[in-house]
Amino acid sequence: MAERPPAEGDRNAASAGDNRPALSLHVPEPKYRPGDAVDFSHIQVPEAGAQARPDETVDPKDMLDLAHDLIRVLGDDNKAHGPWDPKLDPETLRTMLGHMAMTRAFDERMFRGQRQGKTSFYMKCTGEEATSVSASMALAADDMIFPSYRQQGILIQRGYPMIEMINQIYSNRGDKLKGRQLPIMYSSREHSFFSISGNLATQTPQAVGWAMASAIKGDSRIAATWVGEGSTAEGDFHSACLFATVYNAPVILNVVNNQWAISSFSGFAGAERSTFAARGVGYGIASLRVDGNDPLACYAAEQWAANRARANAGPTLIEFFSYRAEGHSTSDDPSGYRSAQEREEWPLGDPVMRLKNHLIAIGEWDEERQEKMDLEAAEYVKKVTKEAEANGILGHGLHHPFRTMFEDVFEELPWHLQEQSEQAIREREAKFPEGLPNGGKGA
Ligand SMILES: Cc1ncc(C[n+]2csc(CCOP(=O)(O)OP(=O)(O)O)c2C)c(N)n1
Ligand SMILES: [Mg+2]
Repeated sequence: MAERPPAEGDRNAASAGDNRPALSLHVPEPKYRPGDAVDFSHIQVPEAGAQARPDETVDPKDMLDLAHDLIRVLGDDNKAHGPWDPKLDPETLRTMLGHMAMTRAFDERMFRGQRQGKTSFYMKCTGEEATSVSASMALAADDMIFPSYRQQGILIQRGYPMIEMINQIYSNRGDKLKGRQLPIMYSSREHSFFSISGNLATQTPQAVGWAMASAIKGDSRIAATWVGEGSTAEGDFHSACLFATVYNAPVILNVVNNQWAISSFSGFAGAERSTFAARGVGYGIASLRVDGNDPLACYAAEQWAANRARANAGPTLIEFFSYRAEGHSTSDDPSGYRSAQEREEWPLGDPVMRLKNHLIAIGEWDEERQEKMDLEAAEYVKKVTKEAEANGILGHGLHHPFRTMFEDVFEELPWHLQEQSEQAIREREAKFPEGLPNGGKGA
């Protein structure tokens, strides 16, 4: 082969023989795999009540510590401590406990329903109830929520009828979304709960945009979004932060750091380098890192952020430090990739237990009442599940007329969809000339 003059790349390759060290990459690896003994002593858990609570209008530059600390209210003595104590009355605390217990009962029943073949899919939020229930209690009922898929606690807290949730999960005749969404991807305009999207992090720029629109219109409602720590690796999350800070949008960016993104541990989203709250610091956003299993701290942080947004003082990023106690979804088996001991060793405990123990410690609750409440929650979910089942369950025939799959997106069906719809209906009639196997609901 003929000699050719060295190209730029060749010259660099030639000089690689000198004594400079070879480069290498770091590939994150979770500390514990199945069967490993778990030691979480490296996780710093500061004393409850030790974190300063700045005024809501503080300059983000003057609260940098709070992006690395951990705001905690409930101490090991089950009492509330320090300036972040929201000082809620016992009745409100019992209501909070009730919503969390109901969320847990709902999760249990829906998970079982999936195993029984009544739906194709379900996702629990076990261990993360405070990050939705307690946080949303600190918002106004008409503040706009842009959720991820693990905030069923918000709908329960807002009083969304449970039957609507189950109808959606079963994609049955009562499903207002007509079976077009994956089970658990609820939507309720009346409850200011934006449609859940499976495309991770899309809700974050939408929340910021909605908040900007609210400010442009001179409205008083703020927006709050929830996103998983893994999803903060998406570009959308960063666009959201930039728009939020540039325009001082009245928005709260809640990052639920439950340590896992399906089988990817949080290190792949950057957890080995810094906290998720610290992401906000680079954007000049007020950032709080919060014990996500401490219901009082979750409430207090969300309330702080809401006050800040309402005062036109700008956005807040909150990292709720928590742990996904169960599988990612009914399609997941975490025993294949993480140690079962993690859940037991998790140093921040369980949010339901912590609030229960707090109420007992202040003389406002007891084990009998807790038992009764849990039983009533389970009975209620069972009753509503039966009612929803009367509308059908997933996979038992078509619950909505076939033609409806072409409706509702456009006010007037465009010609190409009109054609596709007619073709689809013709093909169905050709395939089932004797009528449909499910009794002809597909007209
Ligand atoms: C854009 C996009 N990428 C990947 C997926 C697949 N996916 C669904 S959930 C998930 C994990 C998300 O983890 P995290 O954000 O930490 O939320 P968590 O499930 O822990 O609540 C992934 C990768 C998706 N739905 N959308
Ligand atoms: Mg996660």
